[in-house]
Formats: sequence, structure tokens, C-alpha cells
Amino acid sequence: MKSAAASKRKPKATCIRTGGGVEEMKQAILDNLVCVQGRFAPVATPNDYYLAVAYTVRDRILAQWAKTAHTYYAKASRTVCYLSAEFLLGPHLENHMINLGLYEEVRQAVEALGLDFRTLIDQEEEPGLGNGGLGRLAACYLDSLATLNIPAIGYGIRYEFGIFTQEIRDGWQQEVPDQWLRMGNPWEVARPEIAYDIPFGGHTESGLDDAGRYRVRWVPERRIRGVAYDTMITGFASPSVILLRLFRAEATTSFDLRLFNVGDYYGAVHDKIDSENLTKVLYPNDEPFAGRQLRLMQQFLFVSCALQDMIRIYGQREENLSRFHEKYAIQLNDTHPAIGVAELMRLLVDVHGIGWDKAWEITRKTFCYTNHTLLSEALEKWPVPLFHAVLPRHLEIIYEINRRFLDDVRRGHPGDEDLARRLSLIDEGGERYVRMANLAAVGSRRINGVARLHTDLLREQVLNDFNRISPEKFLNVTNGVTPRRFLVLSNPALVALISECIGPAWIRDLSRLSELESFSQDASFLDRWRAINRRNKELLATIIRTRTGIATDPDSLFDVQVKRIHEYKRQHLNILHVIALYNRIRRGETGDLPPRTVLFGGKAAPGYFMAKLIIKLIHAVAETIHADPKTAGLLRVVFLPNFNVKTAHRVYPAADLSEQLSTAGKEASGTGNMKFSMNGALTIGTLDGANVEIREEVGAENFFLFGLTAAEVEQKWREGWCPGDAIAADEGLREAIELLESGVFSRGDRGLFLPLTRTLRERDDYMLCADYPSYIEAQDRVGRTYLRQKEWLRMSVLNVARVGKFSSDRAIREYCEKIWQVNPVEIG
Ligand code: NBG
Repeated sequence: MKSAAASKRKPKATCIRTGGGVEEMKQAILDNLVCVQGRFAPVATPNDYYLAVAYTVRDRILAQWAKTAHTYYAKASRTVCYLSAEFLLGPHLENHMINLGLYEEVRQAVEALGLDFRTLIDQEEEPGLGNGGLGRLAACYLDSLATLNIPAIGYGIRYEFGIFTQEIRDGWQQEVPDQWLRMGNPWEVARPEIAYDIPFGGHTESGLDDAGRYRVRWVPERRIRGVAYDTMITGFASPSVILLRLFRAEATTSFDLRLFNVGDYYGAVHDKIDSENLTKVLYPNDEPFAGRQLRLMQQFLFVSCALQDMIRIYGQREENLSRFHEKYAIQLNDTHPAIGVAELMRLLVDVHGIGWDKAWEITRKTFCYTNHTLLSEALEKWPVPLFHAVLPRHLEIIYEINRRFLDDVRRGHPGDEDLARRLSLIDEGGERYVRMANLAAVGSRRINGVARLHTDLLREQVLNDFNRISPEKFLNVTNGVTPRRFLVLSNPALVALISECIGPAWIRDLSRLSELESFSQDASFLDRWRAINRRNKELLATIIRTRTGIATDPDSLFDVQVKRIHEYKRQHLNILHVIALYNRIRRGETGDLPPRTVLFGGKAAPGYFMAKLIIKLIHAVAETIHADPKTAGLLRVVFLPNFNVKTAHRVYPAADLSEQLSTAGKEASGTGNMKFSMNGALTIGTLDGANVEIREEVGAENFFLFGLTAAEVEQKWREGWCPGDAIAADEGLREAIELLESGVFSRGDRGLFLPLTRTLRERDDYMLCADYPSYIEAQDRVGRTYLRQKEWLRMSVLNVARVGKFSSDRAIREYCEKIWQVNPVEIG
């Protein structure tokens, strides 16, 4: 009897691993709790259950991953390798549930076990392996690559500590280490068998090899091992599951052994600790570029591991490396992985014995480079001595690439030594530096900017000389974001309403949102639209209350600016408007002011004093305003600490107004602007980055424009920009700045904000004073429009209906067609 029952259950047992039914998953969760985690139900914590659910979902993903990997292997598909020092993934669980089409089933299984679904979901620590837009873009692109069935691998670094956790004490930012791995990470699979020993330091030797060819041998001082950890990336309603392969630094066993043999046990252990430090922490950006040795070593470790991994995979089917560029398209996400150009040359020439010219041809056909910034202080350039100490062989290779490259330039432009000097991979003006953007540009087949204006400015300014000598390399791919995470996951009620009206096909083809246009006049539809937004604001108000103690009114206008804190992003322009509102309230001029909640969120780089002072300023202004009874019911100012992907899910759907205030010509693209618009927020913004294209799409009449254009900003600099004149010419601005200096917002301390106001008065590098009057005027329009709710709602619907272009699916299709020449592959 017993064995018959057991054999009957047998087929079901496999279903528990992979089946999509509620019952199977319920059983799987209980099994995982015991068999994977070694816990039993009565003592299991919510985190134990979260892990059990995560393993349950992961099993389903792995089953699909195996099919995908097998298909790509069998078809030897051309593969995109996306190299990025940052992937800001955000929490996985809900995202996978949506992508796999198992959301309801998992939720029901969890609830059938008597567990609270939300509590469980909230257990997940997000992998914050990025600073902001650049890392989040990489994560959106992986989502779209999987969704579109493009053979792809993401390569990066498995930081033990991601972007710091931000705490606020007395209005100041404090950084706390992010221990995202503390409770384990169910979403990765360690691959100890996939590991590469990466050389560092030492010197080079040259001579003839057995065949009489000139060869260089790098004799490194030490080696550090990079070990692979794989994270599965699912696509929406797609059979393909791709890999994000992150490398973690470890000590090499050989090195340990050498020290052990000479009896230096502590030395060997120390080396182990030392090696592991390499991938301990993600470097914050937004500080002027600092040539930190550890950072260069991080970059080289992951890039070398990635290239060696590609060569290994390629070698499974191919004899020699001559067709490497046909198998792979490597995308350099900014210059952080640009050392790859020199490293591929080293691997091809030194290790695999390919001649220089052939190796250079392969290299140049393999790499493409995306630039993400126009800020000159952010451009990576390594001091030559430091570079030489870490990567002596690469310096030689770079010199050789440079010599050949500049020879060509001189042939094409005889006598133009200035041009050669500017194009050189080495900055020779004073202390010598290796220019990573130049290396990336010379070594790449295509170079792209991330929004139309940004690409134009790249060609005219930062990479102008490269554009002169090879204009055919340049093109634009405007950024996009995934509607799965930033709409389906974040705003389920809106998604249900949209799908009810136009069907669900828009989730894979965002341009179909245009079918919503016909509903923008439908009163009952608008009522439902408003109710959903109102509910999202209530949810955010609860979060605000819990995290800051501040009560906000969901009926007020939620005016939101969330992004890294930086002077060019001009959070302080926003605060000056808040002060202007406060002044009006004090004077009793509240006629056409809707009640407002002005919400800020974002991290400041730990070493960026001004950005930290802006955070303090926001808190100080909030404190004063809230202490004044006149502002009750009219104005609240909130700084929501530790803005991250998890918080973002709750913020974008609750916003009425999206603040995109960067000085024209400074923000490469922006992607938060797209997430807001996708959720129905209206934008107040400058003609900068992708704002230009968002406005073009949603219509000028549905966008609150203000400020100088990039060309006007340039013009002003040429004419001699003088903020003093602008301050003298605007009474409101003068009053606001003086109020800041009076100590009203700083408990009488007149000095606290002087560094900020003095910069505004004396230099105002970001032309805040120039844009102030038009910003205030635009904010007045915002206020008046908000009071006409019907009109506002209609504009909100039209924003969503016309935002289709900004899906990362569209962006990835463009990369595939215009840059990578990679096609989708049918799985199975
Ligand atoms: C950022 C830009 C943003 C842009 C993202 C993604 C860097 C270096 N650049 O404007 O500042 O949206 O990249 O392209 O982080």
C-alpha cells in the first residue's frame, strides 16, 4: 500500500519544484522552509518565510534558465555582454512573480499558510549595487533584454556593501554601511568553479618566444581571484532567463600556499583578508573624480574576469579567437569598464599570441561605449604613476594604441598638434593622466549618448574631436525604464484600470498606451484615475508618517523631487520656491495656492559638503515652516530618508508633480523623469536631458516648462554671468536669500547656510538665480492648474498615454538594431 501511494505521489514531487499551482507552491514553501533553511514552522520568522517563498520562486526561474542557457548554447547565438560597475536591481521577489505570471498564485499560497503577504515581501533587503540612474538603467536594460529574448550576460561586481544607508540626525545625513547580505541572498548561485586569477602590479619582461616572435610577459606582484556569483534575470511573459554574473574578490590559493610554505601563516591569512577587501564596497559617485587605487583594481578585476569568461565560453565551440567579435557585442556602461579595451588586447596578444593588428581589429569591432555624463569633473582619468603601479602591462598597451592612433591622426590632420594633444589617451598637460573616455572612444565601434540633447552636446563639446575624426561612430539612444517594475509592480491599481480599458498588451508594447487618449475626457474614468492617485498618496502618507513623524494631507498637491542630491540638480531652487510660498502664506496671500506637500528624497555623496548642506537646509526649512501655525493645512515639507528602489516603488505612483530642475546641459538624460510621467505625474522642468523628449511626446501644453536652454546657458557664460544682477532684479529671490542668511531657518545661526548663499551670490555655477523667476512663474501655473482638477487629471492621463517611447524595451531594440546587431532568439 505504502509504496503504491509513494509512487503515485512521484510525478507530483517534480511539480512541487516547478509547478505554477497554488497547492504546489504552498507545499514547496513548507518544504523549502525545512529542506533548504533547516527551520520548522512554529519558530519560523517572517524572514524565514520570505526566504522559503524566494526559493520557491527561484526553483521556477532556474527551470526556465536551464532551457534558455541550453538554447543559446545550441544555437551559438551572438551575445550582448553588458559591462557595468553598477547594477541597482532593487528587490527581486515581486518582480519575478510578475514576470513569471505567478503573482496571484504565490500570493494565495502565502495567504493560505496564514501569512501576511506584505510583511513577507517587505523582508527583502534590496541589492543596492549602484549609486543612482546609471546603475538603475543597467538593471532596466537587463529586464528588457530578458523580455525581448536577446542572448545577453550582465557582468559586474558583487559588492559586499552596496550604496550606504542614509540616516538623518538633526537634519544632517549620516552614512551607515549597507549590509544587504546579512540574512543571506536567495537570488544568487555561487559558482566557485567559475573563477579567474587576476594579476596586479609587478613589471613586464620581453623577449622572443619559441617561434621567434616578440612577446611581452607580465610578471605580476600578486594575484587576486574573482569568483562568479550568478543572479537570474527574468523577462516579462517571456521564456528567457538571463544571467547577471557578478565577481567577488578572494585570495588565490596559490598565493596562500607560497606563504604557508615559508611558514608565514599570518601573512597568508592577511593576504586573504586583503584580497577580499577589493570588492567590499561600492564607491559613491557625485564627488569630483578621485584616483583611488582600490577603485581601479575593482574595475580591472571584474572586467578581466568578464573577458576571460567570454573567452572560455567562446572556446567551448570555437578553435581560435579570430571571430570573437562575431560572437560578442560588449557594451561599456560609461568608462568604468573601459580598461577592457586594453585588457582584451593583452589577452589576445600576450596570452593567445594573436598579432597586434588582428587583435586591434577584433577589439575595435567588439566594444561599444555609452557616455553618461557631460560633467568634466566626473570624467575618469588615472594618474600615470598609479596606473603603472597597478597595471604596468596595460600602460604599455595603451601607449602603443596611442602611438598608432596619433600617427593616424597626424596623417589625416598634418600640423594640427593641438588636435593630437586633445585626442591623446594620455593627458600631458602637467601631471600625466590616462584618459579613460579617450580609451573607450578609440577602442569602440560605436559611441552613444543617452538622450538627444546629450548626444548633440557630446558631439559638440566633450567628444568633439572624436566626432571630427570619426563622426560615423556617434549615435543617440535615449534612455528608457522598465514599465514592469515602475508601473506594474509599483502601481497595480492603475495598471488594472488601464488593462480594463485597453487590454494588457501595452505591458510589452508601451506605445499602445496611446489607446488611453480617448478616455481622457471620460468623467467616470477620470474619477477612477483620481481615486487611484488619492489611494497611492494615502499609502505614501503612511510611510512618511512612520519614517519622519510628519503628517501629510493626501488631498494636497504632492510635489516631489527624488534623485541624488547635487548642485546641478538644484534641489535648492526647489527650496527657494518653498520659502517663497512660505513668505506668501505669512503675508496672507493664499488666494490661488493649493495645499502642497513638497517631498524630497536622495543621497548625497559622503564627501560632498554642499550636497549635505542642502539636505540640512531642507530639514531646517521644514522645521521652521511646520512650527508656524499659519502654514497648517497649506504647506508641508518632507525629506524622506534613504531613498532607494524599494521606496521609489511607493513614491512615483503617489506624485502629482515631478521636479526636474537641472541646469540645461548638465543632466545627461534623467530616468526618474520617465518613471514619474509613466505614473501620471506632471513635470515641471527645464529643457535638459530627456525632459526635452518627454515634453515633445506628452505635448508642450501638458508640461510646465521653465528656465534657460542649454544654448542660452552657454551664451550667458560667454557674456559674463553675474548672479548679483539677477538677485538685484528679483525681489522674491533677494528676500528668500536674505531670509536664509537671517538665521530664521537655523535657530538664529546666521553662518550655517552662508556657504550656499555665498556661492549663489558670487558664482552660481548652475545659474539658479537666472532661472528663479521663470521657475516661480511655472510653479504658479502648476498651483492654478491643480485647482482645476478636471484639467489636471486630463493632463495626467495624456502624460501616461504618450509616454510609450520611454520604455527600456524601445531603448534595447534600438541598441540591438543600431549598435549590437543582435537578434532575438526563440527559446526551446
Ligand atoms: C547618469 C546621468 C543621468 C542618466 C543616467 C543614466 C552617471 C555618470 N550618469 O542623467 O547623470 O539618466 O546616468 O544614463 O551616473
